[in-house]
Amino acid sequence: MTITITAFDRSPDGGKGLARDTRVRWALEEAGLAYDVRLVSFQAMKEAAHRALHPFGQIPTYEEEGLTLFETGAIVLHIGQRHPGLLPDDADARARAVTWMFAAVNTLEPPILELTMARLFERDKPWHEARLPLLETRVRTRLQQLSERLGDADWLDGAFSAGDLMMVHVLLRLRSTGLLDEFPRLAAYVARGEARPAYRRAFADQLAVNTRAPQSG
Ligand code: GTB
Repeated sequence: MTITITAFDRSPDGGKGLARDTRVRWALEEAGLAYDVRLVSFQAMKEAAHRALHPFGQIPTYEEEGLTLFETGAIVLHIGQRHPGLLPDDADARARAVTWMFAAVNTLEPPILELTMARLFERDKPWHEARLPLLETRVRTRLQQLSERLGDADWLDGAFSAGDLMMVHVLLRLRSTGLLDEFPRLAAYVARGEARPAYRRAFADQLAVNTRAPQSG
């Protein structure tokens, strides 16, 4: 089976692993699956050939033997459902792991994105300074709640699962804000995720793409 994903040919983060192909790479590494990567430019992402794979002209996409997927949550779920390593065998535990995947993309990621986008693109707006504390408070509220639920456990529900994979990658986006450090249990949780060999391989592979010599032509 050949698996091909797409990724930025140059990620705006220069290889910090924040672009969403990293979570798909990580899932594939956890499952022990080999994969190819097709690198796409911002321009190519908006062209018809890529939009046939991804209606919104984004990365990552996932192709496998005639099946094409987009949306990282759906891709990671697909990998987890077909291969061991990401979802528990027990049906109830599996449902809880999927619940954490949804919590990551539906409950944590939106306020985190809102904050990081404001910090990146709204600095020149007259209302920026007034809006920032509001956005930070929304993120802090979720981090506090997540930290309370995690408690002293290593992972959100027993053994590491795709729920942790998605959550850790969503939280990583906060590193540059310093907010994560206000919640030592979450900072340690993210560090545990980053220490996993599968994450390290995924991170190294995306870094290699983003630090390679400029391509000629
Ligand atoms: N909900 C979709 C999913 O989970 O798959 C979201 C996909 C998405 O946002 N893709 C982004 C994209 O293609 C790349 S990951 N953007 C281009 C576009 O929309 O035109 C988002 C991202 C980009 C850059 C950084 N960074 O540099 O730090 C971090 C995250």
